[in-house]
Amino acid sequence: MLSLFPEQVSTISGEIDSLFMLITYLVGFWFVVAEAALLYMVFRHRRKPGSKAQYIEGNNRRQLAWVFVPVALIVICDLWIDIETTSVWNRIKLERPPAEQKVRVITQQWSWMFIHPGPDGQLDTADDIVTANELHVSVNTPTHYELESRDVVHNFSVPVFRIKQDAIPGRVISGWFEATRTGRYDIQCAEMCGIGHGLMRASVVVETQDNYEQWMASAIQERQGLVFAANRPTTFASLLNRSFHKPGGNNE
Ligand SMILES: [Cu+2]
Repeated sequence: MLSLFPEQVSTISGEIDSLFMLITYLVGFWFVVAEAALLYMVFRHRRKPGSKAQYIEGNNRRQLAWVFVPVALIVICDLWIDIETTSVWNRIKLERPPAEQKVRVITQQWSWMFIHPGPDGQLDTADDIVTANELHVSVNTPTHYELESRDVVHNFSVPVFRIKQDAIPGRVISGWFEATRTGRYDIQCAEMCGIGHGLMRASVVVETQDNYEQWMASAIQERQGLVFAANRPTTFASLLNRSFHKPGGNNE
């Protein structure tokens, strides 16, 4: 079934959606009132045979009331939105929970690089795990990200988390999210960044702590295998041996 919103998969999704609905209802209400009044006036006072236009000077106080009463009502609605928005902004942008996990997100034309801390939980150490176009996080874990761009302005957008953050070249922008459900979800660049912008997609894999640790262990094992293969002296016999075996099979 077609739903109004994408799934809610982060702790802030509900608040963002409520804000969205509040603004939609308030603006929608005034849109309907203004259009209904306009259409009523147009039809009620349309040109009719036998009716002659009159010149009315009007009443100053009534004219002012027609201007100031709607303006006051709209300012009240505006303040209502401001108050709600500020409290959500403070909760999301200022009162961020302490990081239990960190990740660095690097954007470039037109792909994503994700740097996960290895078992030591720290970025910029030898055990970091680097992936392309696939971010791994564990569920129910406040995760802080550092967002960078290598070339132009991109945007780290994860619709199910209700996150949309510009990546600016030369700056490191931090933010956070906490995923609430396991699964694989879309990441999409949300800032026009060149001809490949539409292809700049990635996934976030939200998994249980156990599965996350398993993934980390297998990523480390895979890397060690690659390092081992790269360091192994290449002999004519080993090349010959490999060429007779199917890719992905056991080449020994
Ligand atoms: Cu883009």
